[in-house]
Amino acid sequence: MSAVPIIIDTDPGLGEPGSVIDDGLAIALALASPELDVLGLTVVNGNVGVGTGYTLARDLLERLGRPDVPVHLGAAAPLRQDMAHVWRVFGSAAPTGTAGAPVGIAADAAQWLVEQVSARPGEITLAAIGPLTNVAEAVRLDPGFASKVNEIVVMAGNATGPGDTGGRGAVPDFNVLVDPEAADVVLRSGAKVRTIGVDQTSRVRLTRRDAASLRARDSGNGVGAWLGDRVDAWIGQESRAGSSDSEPFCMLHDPLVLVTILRPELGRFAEVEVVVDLEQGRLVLAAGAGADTVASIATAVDTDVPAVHALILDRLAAL
Ligand SMILES: [Ca+2]
Repeated sequence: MSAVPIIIDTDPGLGEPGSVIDDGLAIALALASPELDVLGLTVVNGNVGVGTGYTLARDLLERLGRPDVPVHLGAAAPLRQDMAHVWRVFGSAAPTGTAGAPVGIAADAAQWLVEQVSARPGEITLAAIGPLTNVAEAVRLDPGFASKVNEIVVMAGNATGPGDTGGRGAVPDFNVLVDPEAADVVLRSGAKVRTIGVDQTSRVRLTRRDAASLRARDSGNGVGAWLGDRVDAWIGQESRAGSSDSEPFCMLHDPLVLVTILRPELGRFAEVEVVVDLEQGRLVLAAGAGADTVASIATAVDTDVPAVHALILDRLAAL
């Protein structure tokens, strides 16, 4: 079977102060997986400013030996809102990353997405692991985008409840919170959409033992050691957020989206009706069909956590 062509729409923080690293692990997982053909990355505002995310994405590809993968700069802000409310909900300051994009880079992510899916209608899967601003702009640019993209797999929602977050309380749904209007546009577009919510992603975790394993399994190019160090730093940051966990861990939110594309049998999905609560910035299950109900989507309701954990570690260690 030939590799699935994918584009990753992402807001990579990669350990910039105050930012998570799961986008970086998701990108690394995709590049380590022969089942996937990564056509390029589109970067969106989210964990960090879009310019910083662009530069971090380029740096990551360089480190992984894949500078050939194109990166496209995308939206610098949500469709309608600023970001202040997001950092209030998360009780944290905005990330301080200030690397910015190189001067002269055009923000052409949405246009590039349209061109790619138009050139290969029905073939390309979009892994959307950031706020949906770029994808919504692509939908608005081209009314046919939704029917030409094979599938959009989104890290969003919370289908089965608050999630098992190890005593940390419910994890807010960052991507929808940042840009609920964009989520609304994408979910109403008619595209085939699958969502993987924080209730599932918060179950897939790495510990300091896993970080040590990545370092120990470094194949000699320094990538495993670097990933292990990034995971350790992230665990340290998450632990400082306050928890009573016996063993500190971090959650692999975004990598689960890539796992879903390359090994769909490791998740269980249910067809649901959802609406975007634009006030609260949340994806919520609709009780039944109604005027505000969007088309049915498939959402993750269970995950083979041990198998996913092993797959992610094995693939990352092989880089
Ligand atoms: Ca992300």
